Amino acid sequence: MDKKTIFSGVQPSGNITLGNYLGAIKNWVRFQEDYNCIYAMMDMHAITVRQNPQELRKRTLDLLKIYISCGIDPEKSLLFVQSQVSEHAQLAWVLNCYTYMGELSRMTQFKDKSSKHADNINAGLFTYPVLMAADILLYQADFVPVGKDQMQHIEITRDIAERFNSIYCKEGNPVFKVPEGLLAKSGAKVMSLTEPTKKMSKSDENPKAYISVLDDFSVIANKIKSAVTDSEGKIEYRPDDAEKAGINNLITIMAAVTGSTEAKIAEEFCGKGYGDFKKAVAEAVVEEIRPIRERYDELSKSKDYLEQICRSGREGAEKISAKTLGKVYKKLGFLV
Ligand code: AQP
Repeated sequence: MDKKTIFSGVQPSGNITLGNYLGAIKNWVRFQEDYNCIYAMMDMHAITVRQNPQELRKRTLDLLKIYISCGIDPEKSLLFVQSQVSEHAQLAWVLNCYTYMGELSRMTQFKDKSSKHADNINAGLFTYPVLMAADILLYQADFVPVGKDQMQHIEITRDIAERFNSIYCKEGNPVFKVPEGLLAKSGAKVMSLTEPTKKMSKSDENPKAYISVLDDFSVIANKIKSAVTDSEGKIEYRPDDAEKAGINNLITIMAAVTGSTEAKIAEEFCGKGYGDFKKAVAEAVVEEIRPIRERYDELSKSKDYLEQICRSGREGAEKISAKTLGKVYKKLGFLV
């Protein structure tokens, strides 16, 4: 039986956070048995915000190492670097002509990022969801696992795909499969440790706001220790109470790394102090990250292996994406 296809990726726009891991990468691992999995390093998305070229190059390779260290197996999944497959830029241009300014201006991420980077509100930041649609649609993905923050981009991808199909494929045989977003059961939205009503982001200017999977273990413990909580002193999970945002977030993190639920964690730590709880959260997070770090350090010695994965990933991705782009060009009336 044909397996369904999963596509996802992370941008190397900073050090990969616990949010990226719990909301995305951790869940990708288990899909490998039942799906055709395609996971990319989204470096073209990263340049919507200014990047230092040397750091971007390093982070792209670091991201590949992190994928593999977290359990993504290059023998089972296709791993590639977005900018190495030119079809992404080519399809993005086409889809730009099928996306409306009004739709793009409603995107929360655009609003957030343009307020954070007021000196660089570039057109790429605005059309980011179109490039993301191209990434997904090129591979005829059935499912796209994402954190809650990216769900809006999946919705617009679906709209663009349906619009294109309805214009050019009236007789059936749609060019694009219309994908569905898959939300993680837990850890779908990990919040900032310093401002727990904001999501944890790898590009946050304050490193205390996020835990990087590459942070030293003592740094992780200190960041959790100084995480913002409240003065009530009660370990209760109240997701609709903004006052409890800090504690809710630590409970969510604990649930996600231990494979438990928020309700069980709250029950287990009921009556304990915040200090003890934070210590337990830090220990659980470090235990989750420890084996990843060991594999990551091992992989850092294998440059040839990593280059070979990029090469074969690129070839595999080009094969699939060229097929979709060829169909699109034909429909549009481009000479192919
Ligand atoms: N805080 C989060 N909680 C749960 N999931 C998250 N993701 C990101 N932050 C959290 C998920 O990670 C995947 C990769 O995200 P991305 O790098 O493509 O873009 P992003 O959502 O913009 O991630 P960041 O960390 O916030 O990056 P910057 O700071 O560069 O904008 C996605 O599946 C996302 O849902």
